[in-house]
Amino acid sequence: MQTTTINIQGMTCQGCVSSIKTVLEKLPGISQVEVSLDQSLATIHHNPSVVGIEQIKAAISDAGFEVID
Ligand SMILES: [Cu+2]
Repeated sequence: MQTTTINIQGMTCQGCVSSIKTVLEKLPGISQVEVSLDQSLATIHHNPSVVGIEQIKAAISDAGFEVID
């Protein structure tokens, strides 16, 4: 398991937080997702041989949020 933190722009309320959580929890290889609205941050515990950071970022973008590198 690997822990990855991703900065996300565009979250405005707890609804956004749950959308991102729902989308990420559907991906294979992800065991735990924490999203902080205050910090604009997602902390993701994932198996890097199943799901890579790029796939995670793509899923966040597809959900309508911007990933900040
Ligand atoms: Cu929202």
